[in-house]
Amino acid sequence: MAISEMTPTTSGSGEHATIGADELRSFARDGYVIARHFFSPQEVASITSEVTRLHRDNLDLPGCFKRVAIEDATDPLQAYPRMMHPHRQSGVLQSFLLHPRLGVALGQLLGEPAIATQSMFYWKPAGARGQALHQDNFYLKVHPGTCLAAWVAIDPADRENGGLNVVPGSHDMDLFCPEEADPEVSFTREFVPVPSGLVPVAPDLAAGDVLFFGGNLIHGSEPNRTTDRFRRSFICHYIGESARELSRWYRPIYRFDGSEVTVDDATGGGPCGDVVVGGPH
Ligand SMILES: O=C(O)CCC(=O)C(=O)O
Repeated sequence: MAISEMTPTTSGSGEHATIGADELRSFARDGYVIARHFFSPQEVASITSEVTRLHRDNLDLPGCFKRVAIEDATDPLQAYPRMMHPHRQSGVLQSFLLHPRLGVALGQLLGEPAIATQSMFYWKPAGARGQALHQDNFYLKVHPGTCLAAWVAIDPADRENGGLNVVPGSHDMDLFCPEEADPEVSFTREFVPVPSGLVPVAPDLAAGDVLFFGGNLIHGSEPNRTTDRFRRSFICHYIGESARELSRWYRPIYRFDGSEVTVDDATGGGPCGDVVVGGPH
């Protein structure tokens, strides 16, 4: 998708365009912050309509997703797999990855201009497994600094449908070498236990809310235990412009004006030693 094909969106909730002083303080303290009503219902509908089109067309989109027919699926995630980098398939989604309002908020949280490295779309239908607790910078391998996620709720997210769990305080810790996740409840393999003394929280989110969190924050989700509700989310990852290294899986990466940036490939094995673990996230 050429940047020139992007569809800019300018509408939205003006009074929520930036992160306030209280939110900046709670981000520093807890490692995450929720911006309520960040995207308007119309903007959420634009994202939904694009991913629904990609899902319906089911073209062979290498590196994005490939689904099986609902009637043939033995696991709900086979019919609704997560989409990787859907912004590479849709100008509308690219315009949300690089949404000017996100650029402002991310700049405030990072303390410098943000660069977009990744988008994902999680459908998480009723009965789907979750994603075990983990830290994003284990995968992105940003150095110096860390990555920053903008987790956009497309549906209301809560404990029942497998909303996001976060572990405040873990953002100040190093990366952990993960253990093996339970495949009954997680579709990913790595699992980072809650460090002693810390307590996970599970904030309820409304559609259009954005949960911002840093790359060392331990987070994940439980299965969707409802029988009739999706828990869809559009998840974007960013780095600050002073970052010098990033895992090669995330190229190409963009400034908010749409220009491409190059950073060096990450080196070193990370918290598990010399063994190179952690592919794309
Ligand atoms: O939305 C989820 O269930 C997990 C998402 C996540 O862990 C992530 O974006 O890193």
